[in-house]
Amino acid sequence: MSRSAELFDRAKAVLPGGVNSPVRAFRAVGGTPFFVARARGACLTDVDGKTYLDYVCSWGPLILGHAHPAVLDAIRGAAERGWSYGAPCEAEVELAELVRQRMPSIEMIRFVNSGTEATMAAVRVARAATQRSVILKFEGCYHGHADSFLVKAGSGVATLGLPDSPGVPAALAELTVTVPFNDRPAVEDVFARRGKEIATVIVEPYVGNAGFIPPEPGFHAALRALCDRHGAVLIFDEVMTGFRVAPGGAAERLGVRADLTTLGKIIGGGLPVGAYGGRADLMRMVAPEGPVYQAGTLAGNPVAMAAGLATLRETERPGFYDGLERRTARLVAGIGDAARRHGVPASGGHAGSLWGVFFTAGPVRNFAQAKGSDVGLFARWHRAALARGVFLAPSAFEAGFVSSAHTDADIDFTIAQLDAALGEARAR
Ligand code: KE4
Repeated sequence: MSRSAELFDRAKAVLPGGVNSPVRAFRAVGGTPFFVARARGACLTDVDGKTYLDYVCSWGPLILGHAHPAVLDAIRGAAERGWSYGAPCEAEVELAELVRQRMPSIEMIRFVNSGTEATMAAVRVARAATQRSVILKFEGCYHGHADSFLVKAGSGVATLGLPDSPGVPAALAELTVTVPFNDRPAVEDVFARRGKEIATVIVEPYVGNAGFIPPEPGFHAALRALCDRHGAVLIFDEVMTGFRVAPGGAAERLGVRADLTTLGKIIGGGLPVGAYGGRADLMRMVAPEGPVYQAGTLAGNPVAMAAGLATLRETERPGFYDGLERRTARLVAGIGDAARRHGVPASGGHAGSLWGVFFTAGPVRNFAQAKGSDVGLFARWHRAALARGVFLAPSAFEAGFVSSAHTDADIDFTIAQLDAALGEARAR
């Protein structure tokens, strides 16, 4: 038995499913998850000494790859000055100013410890500002595990949401309406019926939690116009896309200004950080300046702030994003070529270094179409790729990431291995 398998057995005795986050259990792709011993650059090494080229990158934070020297130095330096103060420190202000400079729609910001906290708080601010209760979200978009987001579409488009997890009260789920991503008529219909009740529209500008699904041209501009017309708050959940799809996130790539934006992942450089921010008039409603309560023991943690600052500063190097996008485009194109050679229908895409591939002819515009892809083939492909030293996200409904530590030689190696893995997966 491998060390990972032994550890997984031990883990399952004390951790639900043996993991601290469900997707890590590999249930969507089968097999036993490997346990990581160490990581550096583009690679993870497991407790059995096997090394993998990592396209999960801690689910997005590690845009520089693992254990980047500049981030390591920043973490060490901060830790030597003490690692939690429960009082303000300069690094919080520096990171806030850097985020605002990169994403000017974020006039003011509050740091929290996770993306979930960020989206929870942003929705609370939107509900307070509008004095309305209804949330409009999109199928397949994930905004963390707060009750109001664990909701599936009711029977009809504009009907009430239904709990998508035990423990979510129906009374709360009813306040969330879910419509298909990229479905402008469906959004217009909900606003026509319930415009006066809608506090906020929350959306992943580029969907990364249903696999990778890009917005159709004009979709977000339409959301912006509808929110303006009906007095709703537009929230861009950029926990995954922030500083990933462009230097200024999806807002820069799309040229649409959200009222509030949520961030996470990259701004912590791999340490626990989330944030919500946006229009100053909205953010000034947050305690202690305003009445909307939100707090957090470790918010603005000095070591996490230092890791986020070091990470963002590294991304400001000339050509950083262009190089990342070029390598990601080559990867996605290589997978597409391999699928054609194997006679497998595939539909891939990327925005910056956020990417994904569905095994279906495509195009994939929404979650229903994503669910129509061949997830069994994906699972076999994932396992065959892992055996060849390439770690893909362990679900057809997750996105992939490329870091600046991935070299052109890594991309070439990956394409060759994924080609062989697809041939094996298809044959089974
Ligand atoms: P966290 O609470 O996991 O830090 O962030 C929640 C969240 C919010 N918004 C978006 C757009 C997100 O992608 C996430 C978290 N992303 C998942 C990846 N599918 C985290 C991986 C996991 O749950 O283990």
